[in-house]
Formats: sequence, structure tokens, C-alpha cells
Amino acid sequence: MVISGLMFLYSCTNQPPTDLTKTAFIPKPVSVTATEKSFDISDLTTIYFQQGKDDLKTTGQYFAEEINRIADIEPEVRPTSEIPRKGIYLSGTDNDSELGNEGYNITIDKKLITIKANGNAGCFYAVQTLLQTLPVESKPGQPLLIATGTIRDFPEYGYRGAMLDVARHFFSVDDVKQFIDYLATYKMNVLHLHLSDDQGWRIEIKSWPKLTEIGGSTEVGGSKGGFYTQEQYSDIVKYAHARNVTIIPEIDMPGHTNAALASYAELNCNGKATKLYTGTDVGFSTLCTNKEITYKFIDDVVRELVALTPGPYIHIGGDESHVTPMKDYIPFVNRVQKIVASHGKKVIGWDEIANATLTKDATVQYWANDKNTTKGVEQGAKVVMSPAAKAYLDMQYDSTTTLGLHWAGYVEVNVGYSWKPATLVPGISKENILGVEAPLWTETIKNLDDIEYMVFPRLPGYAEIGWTAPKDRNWDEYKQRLAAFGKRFEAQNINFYRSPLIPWKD
Ligand code: TNX
Repeated sequence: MVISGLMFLYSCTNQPPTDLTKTAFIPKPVSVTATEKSFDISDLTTIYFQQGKDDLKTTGQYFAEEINRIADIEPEVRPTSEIPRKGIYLSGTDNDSELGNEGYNITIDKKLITIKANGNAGCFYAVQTLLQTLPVESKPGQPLLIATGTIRDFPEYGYRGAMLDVARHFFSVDDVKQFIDYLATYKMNVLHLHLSDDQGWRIEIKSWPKLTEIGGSTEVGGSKGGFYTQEQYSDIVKYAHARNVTIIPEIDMPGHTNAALASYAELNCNGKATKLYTGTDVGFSTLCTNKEITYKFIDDVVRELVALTPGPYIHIGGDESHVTPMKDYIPFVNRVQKIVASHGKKVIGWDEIANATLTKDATVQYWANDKNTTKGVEQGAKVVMSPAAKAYLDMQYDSTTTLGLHWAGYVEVNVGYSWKPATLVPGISKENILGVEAPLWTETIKNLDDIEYMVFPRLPGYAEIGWTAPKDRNWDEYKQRLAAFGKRFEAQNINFYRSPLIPWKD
């Protein structure tokens, strides 16, 4: 009785959604068509996965948990050897190679939703797309309806990332997991963790315990700091993996190393430990590049880090080493590349590393210097695009923003969205580019609320730059879709910046 009364109320006040093309998706899919009916997720809905494809089961379970979070429904998840007549069905494709690893097809009929992908990543992204058709949280009795139609989708770039600087200010495991969830919602697949800097060393290294005992003991402003034990770090890696996110750990060197230099006297050329540093200057520290112990130290750190890293990359930093003469910097980077390779991983570094002789599978992260990056491309390196003036999440929105910095300019939501990776820097074109990354440096960012304010609403835009082809993107249309997400941000209690450029729908 109560339920049918509420259903009646619903049908009087709300039309069921029937036009799938009206749904605001971010990132925008390759194509969406509508067939003008709706699918109802209810207590009776079963989520099936194709028998023999056990990797799809985890995504089926993830979808069931999300549905349970939205409404008080607990869909059963089970394998099937036949295409079901009703429910939600996750399956493989018939050699649909255009979809790649991360693409998917969804067909929504009145009784059956079929998801097809070449692997679990594509299925996971299909689920993220479907979640954007549903409310963040439903009201009691409100049916969960999805408009019928089809969606075909695959990404423009394989690397779609963000960086979190946990060195300037330390963030808890739970904060990092929350950040990972934000990435996954928008189909981003890389989290670069900036694990060490002048102000803090944040990852336990068992063979050099003082790095965290001393180097992890503080942060910008002088508060307590912190670090991840190897076990906690592995937990983050696992959580990320379940959401198709690869963690790229960064140990910044030879500069940005005061926390290490304060922990171990022998890493300094003069053999004296430095003082811990809690300010925000850059470019004053360097490892002693011509001491053998330095390379023993790096080898130990890289070995322990590699053991915690299923992903292919180790980030070696390399930026702003203003007190390392170039004649020392180049052989240092050359040798560190060999160390990383000897542990079976690929090197990624900030664009300055292109001044060295790059190994053939090295990746250069463009942040400010066209010349460095072009040097990298000329050596055959791939590029990750993180232009500070467009993609730095620590840049202020405008002159009234109280958090963040503005050395690269103000980055309003339109500035962050309106650029194309493949045409930004002359000489760097699509075939050189792995993808996009938006870094959040945290000199001024102290807690999750601050993170959210800088990240939202810009992050979905970076996700779309990485996912959606440039011909399908334009600011005037995007801002309408972003506006529809305001309600979602509110329902998620996200502390977002209400940019005056977005026509928020209240
Ligand atoms: C430059 S970008 C840095 C960081 C700072 C950031 C602040 C880069 C590779 N280095 O050390 O945190 O500016 O925006």
C-alpha cells in the first residue's frame, strides 16, 4: 500500500526518463541513442556476468554495492551461460577491437541492460556511465529508472590521471581512497602520488627507517606530517586497482629532497644532516650526486617501492633542481634511469629529465617547458601533458580564491577545459602523447575539504579532455552538462567551487 501510494506520487510529479540523449554524461561518450522507454532497477533485478569471465564478477559486485548504496535494493550477482531475458548482463564482445581495453557498449531495453566490453575495465566504465543516469541517493519508494537506448564509448587517450602531493601536507589513507573514487567516477585511470619532497617523506622504506621517522615527522606549517606503512600503501594500490586506477609513485630527486637529507647525514656532500623544512620555497636541496652512497640509497628505495608497485612506472621527479649543476644533473638522471630499468620498471619524470639521455621507454611529464619536452620527443620519449597554466589543480580560479597559488595564472573552469593536448605545444602531437594529468600540489591544501574545493568542478573537465575526442568537445555545451552535476556534488557533500561561469541548476 505504502509503496504503491509513493509510486503514484512519483508518477504524478515526475515523468520517467525516456530520452537517454538528455542525460548529462561526463566524460561525453562517443555516441548515445534513445529508444524512448525506461528500464526499472528493482528488488527483482539480477546482475549476470558471462560464465567463464570471472573478472567481470568484481564489476558486477561493485555495481550491486553501488545500487545498494543508492537505494535499499540488493541485486543478486551470478554467472550465466545464456543471454538472460531480463536483468543486467555483463559480457565480452565479439572481437570489437575498436573498443580497446577500456571501451564498452551498452544496450538498454525495457527488460534487459546488456554491457559488452573486451575486459573488466570496459565493464567498470560502463557501470560508471550507468551510475550517472541514476541519482546519488534515492528517496524511499522512488523507482530507479534508466532511459532506454544505446551507448558506445571508448577513450581518446590511455593515460588519464591526477596527482596528489602528499608530501607538502600529508593525507590519510581514507582521504586518498576518496580521491581515487573521484577519479574512477570520471573514468580516470592514473593516480600519481608525490611521495617525497623537502617537507616530508611519506612512504616507509624498511632499509632506511629514518626517512619516515625523521623525514615523515612534519609538513608545511610545522604540523605533525605522517607516512604510509608499506601495508597501508599496498592497501591503497589494491583499492585503486579494483577501480581501474594505476598508482604511479614518485620519489622526487635529486632536488626536492630535504626530508631525506635531514634524515641521513651521509646523503649530504658535507656529511651533515640538514634541518627539517616546513616552508614552501623550492629548488634549494640536492642529493650529493657524486657520492656512491646516494646510488645505494636510490637502489634500495626503488627496490622496495617496485615491490609495492604492480603498475609499469616509477616517477623519479627531476624538477627544479636549481642547486644541482647541469654537469652533475645529467649523469645523475642517466644513472637513476638504469636503476629503475634494472628493477623492471619504466621511468617517468618532469620535463627537465629530457636534458639527460633518455632510455627508449622513458616518459616526460610536460609542466612548463616546451624546449625540454621537445627534447624528450626528439629522443623518442612519450609525453604526459600537465601544462601548469591549464591543468594545475593548485592554481587559483581567480583573484578571490583563498586557497592555492597563481604563479602560472588563474585557471577558471573554462580555462581548465578549453585546450587540446595534441595542439598545445608545437612539435608535440597526438602520437607522442600518452595522455593528460592534472596535478594537485598541496602547499596551501590541508584537508579533504580543501582538496575538494580545488578539484571540483575542474576534475571532470580534465577527465573529459583525456577521454573524449576534441571534435566532440566544446565549452558551451560542456558547461550545461557540468551544471547538471552540481546537484550530484551537493548530494555527495562535495565542497565544490560554484564557478559563476556554470549555469548551475538549483
Ligand atoms: C612547481 S611543477 C613544482 C612543485 C610546486 C608547484 C606549485 C613541478 C614539477 N614543481 O614543486 O609544488 O610548482 O604549483
